[in-house]
Amino acid sequence: MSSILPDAKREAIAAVVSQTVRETSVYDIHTHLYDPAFGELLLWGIDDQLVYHYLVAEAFRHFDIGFEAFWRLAREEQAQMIWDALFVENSPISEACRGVLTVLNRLGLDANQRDLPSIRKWFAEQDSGDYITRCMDLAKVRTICMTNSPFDELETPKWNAGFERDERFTSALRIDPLLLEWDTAAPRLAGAGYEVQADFSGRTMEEVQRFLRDWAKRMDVLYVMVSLPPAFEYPADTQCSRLIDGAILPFCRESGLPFALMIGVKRGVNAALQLAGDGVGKPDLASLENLCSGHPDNKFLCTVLSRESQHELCVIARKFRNLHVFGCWWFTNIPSVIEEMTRMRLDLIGMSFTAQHSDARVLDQIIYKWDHSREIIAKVLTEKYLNLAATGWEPSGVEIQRDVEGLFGGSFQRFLSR
Ligand code: HDL
Ligand code: ZN
Repeated sequence: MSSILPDAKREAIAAVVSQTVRETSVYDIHTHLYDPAFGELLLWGIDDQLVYHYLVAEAFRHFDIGFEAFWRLAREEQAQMIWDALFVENSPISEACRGVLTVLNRLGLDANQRDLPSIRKWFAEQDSGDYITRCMDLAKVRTICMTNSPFDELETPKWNAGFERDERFTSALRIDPLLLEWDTAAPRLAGAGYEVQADFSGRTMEEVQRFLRDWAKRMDVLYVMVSLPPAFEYPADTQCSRLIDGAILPFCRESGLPFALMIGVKRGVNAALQLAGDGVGKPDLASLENLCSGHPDNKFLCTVLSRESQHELCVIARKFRNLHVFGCWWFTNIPSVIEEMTRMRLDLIGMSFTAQHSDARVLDQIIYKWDHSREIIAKVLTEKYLNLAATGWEPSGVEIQRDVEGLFGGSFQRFLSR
């Protein structure tokens, strides 16, 4: 019979958890943000927040304008349309809308004036360098991991020229075109001097590994990452599976880098929405099991996009210590699902996962994405620690701090160094 905790003890535990979660800095292990050296690629400010593809998708449910006509508008005009539709003509109740308001509130702006031009004027007065520090301080984000693609012609010139890194920004090697569009990627590698053949003949796999090695060194990456469709199968008689076996996994073993899989995205279900047009599907996670069991000397990071797959992902993580589960990705990054996923993960895999990543595309978003997640994580952790205390096992403040640091990046960093 577990003891009934006195109210004073319940309140004390809740207060320690809330303060610890609120004040512990995080390692944001997957974002689409950029080192300030990339200049305009690092998006920030009210208009970039409003034209974020999450809001574009939601706003189009109220628009009569054609897709192409919308995309031809200037960014400020797009932002004004989204503001009018989602904030003025309808209450900004969705997670992405509330996020914009959380950011404005935390910056000390009064969104209640509903005065977009004056908000825009405030942002125009900000210095970008100071603003990066301000956002990271407000969000308590200590390090931001970027998503860097050797196939992105907007960022590769900077990498090829070399630049002094901002130590707050680390890197991940994103290889979607290599695995999912081999027929177009192969000629690009060949054009860059790698002796690859579309039919995988000759020294193709060795040369793909050299390509990975060169970019991993140039970017100083923490892991290699790919997003995969629901139909992803491994092993399979596909170019993707052959490249994973012949090049990705050998390179990751040699370098000690984890292979990060983000599974379940259906690209372009409504292509006219551009970035906002991707959807979700439930994958067969037997492929993940096969990867983890078939390659015990490789490390895997994984997050999946469908809510229905989260329980299965936790069970697979229970079976394979070379798998590290992370974040509430994209369509699961909403309060109801974050709460469900965090509770499920704590129940099934204890503290051995990374609770969240922001996936931020616009710098300001780290403020809301982490504020909103911290609130939910604190709620669930409090419930779990109270359950512990009811058995007579009372978690100390030091133990709670240790646990939260683990969930906020410490466990990820230990997994990298294993
Ligand atoms: O593939 C990914 O990394 C996804 O996160 C996409 O970038 C997606 O557009 C996104 O930003 N989700 O939050
Ligand atoms: Zn992402």
